[in-house]
Amino acid sequence: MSTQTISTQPIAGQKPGTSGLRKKVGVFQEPHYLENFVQSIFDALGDVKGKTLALGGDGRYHNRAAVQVILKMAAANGVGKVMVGQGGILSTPGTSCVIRKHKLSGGIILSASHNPGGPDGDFGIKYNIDNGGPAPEKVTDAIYARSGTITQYLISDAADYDIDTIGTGTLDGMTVEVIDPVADYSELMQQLFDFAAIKQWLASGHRIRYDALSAVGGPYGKHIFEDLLGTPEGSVVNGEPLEDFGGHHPDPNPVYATDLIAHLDAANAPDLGAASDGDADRNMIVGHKLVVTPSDSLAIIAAHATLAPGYKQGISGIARSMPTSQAADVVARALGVPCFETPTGWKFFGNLLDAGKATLCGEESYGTGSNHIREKDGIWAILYWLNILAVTGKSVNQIVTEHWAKYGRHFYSRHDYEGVDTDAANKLMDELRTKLPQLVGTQLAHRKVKLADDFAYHDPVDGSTTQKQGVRIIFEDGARLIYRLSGTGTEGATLRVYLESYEADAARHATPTQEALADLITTSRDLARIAPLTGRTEPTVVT
Ligand code: VG1
Ligand code: CO
Repeated sequence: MSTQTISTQPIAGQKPGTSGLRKKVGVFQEPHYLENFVQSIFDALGDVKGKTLALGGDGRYHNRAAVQVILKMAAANGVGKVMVGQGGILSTPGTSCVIRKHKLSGGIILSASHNPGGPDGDFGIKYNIDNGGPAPEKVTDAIYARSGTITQYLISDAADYDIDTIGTGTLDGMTVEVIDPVADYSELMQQLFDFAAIKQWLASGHRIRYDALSAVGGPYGKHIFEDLLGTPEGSVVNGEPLEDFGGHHPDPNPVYATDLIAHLDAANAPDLGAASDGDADRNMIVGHKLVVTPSDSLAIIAAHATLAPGYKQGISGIARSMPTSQAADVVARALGVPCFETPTGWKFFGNLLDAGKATLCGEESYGTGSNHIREKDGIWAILYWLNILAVTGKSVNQIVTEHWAKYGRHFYSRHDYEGVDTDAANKLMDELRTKLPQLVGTQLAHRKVKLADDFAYHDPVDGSTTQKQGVRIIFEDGARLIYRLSGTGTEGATLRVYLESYEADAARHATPTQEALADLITTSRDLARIAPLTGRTEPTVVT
């Protein structure tokens, strides 16, 4: 066994997006593609010698092959030890938990998250730092810069390592520990939530349906919901991680989790429906004929935070991504804690969590989490809801409608225009930006524009500034219209339009969302000239 030094040259476009580098599987299979990026990570980190890293992924196609390459490159680069999930499996929150619990230097996560998998699907890779969270921009920028100058990478010529058997061994001098991907994570969950109360609630006849969409959440859900909490077999569906997610689009939203929605709409439906995404960091909570919007879910968890043992001291603050609705802001005000507004992407929450400024975080894209780790966390959110239901004895629908009655309802929807021509999408955003200065004070969608800008974030912890994070038009009544381009797609551009309007009057809370937002929707299309510029008259996905 020896270290091979392989000559290579820079490959264009290895720039991490909202959450790591994501490309079609075929791109990752091109010679040197994965290797260049992994060596760029090691080079950007500087000294990895003797360090311990976590490694795992969401089990999608190419996961196992990539794990072997990374193990051999880690060994050749002098990494001391790698803790790898059995079978190459580790959810994103599971990896964050392992990094923190074992005080590792960082970890590599193989996932394209909510993007489809399989040979024709997407693959992804990202680096998490020693706090367990996604690498901040200064690190991802350094990795990208290195990918532009790389000339060689190091890889061991050792045979493939057996990643299916739990235990410790060595690969070309490096220690490899194959770990149970669920163990550390489920232990942490038991510290945070009232498992006894949830168990009792379930034993008294309440039922749940957790749809893992054939992605990595399955083993976590089976162990936690079935083995530890005693839900009857069959409460976890699509619980085996499959390389192509069984053809599912592993994105927990009403458009892609239709089977779950149908089960919750049916007579004799379970009390709670839930789903998570490819890497199990997203969650969707479903009641009866009601999908809880992620923005509401964050606000509701915050309002009930002290019901869970891990949060009984109260929360220090809430952080939400800018496009996420202001439902959480209202709760934060009522609790007398700050609410921070960050750019899209979990990496921006890390500093606030590390500094103790925020306890709970959330994104409108079905992402919710807390300071227990440094990633959003699907199973955690489902357990929080179960804890709330078990302690209050209320139903999902009751919790939501009572929340609206108390705090008012933030009607919210996201319209995605996927696979749009990149030049057209950029032109649309540029045009919008030039219009912004003239908008303030004008009437749009029967409202007066109060502020129109391109969101810039000033990190209160490290003082850094991140520009151009989304065009926002804020109205005097608190309604908002936001536009940004996705940073996780692999084909063309995806325009995301976020629509929000506040309604204090409970008599109007039952209005269907698209109806409540109708005038904002029309304005969103006209103002940005979506049809003339992109050829699209309707969004491809509405959540
Ligand atoms: C999307 C979501 C964002 C989320 C990101 C990663 O990013 O909007 O809120 O943090 O995906 O989620 P974008 O740039 O496509 O809008 V995951 O679960 O795919 O890692
Ligand atoms: Co995800």
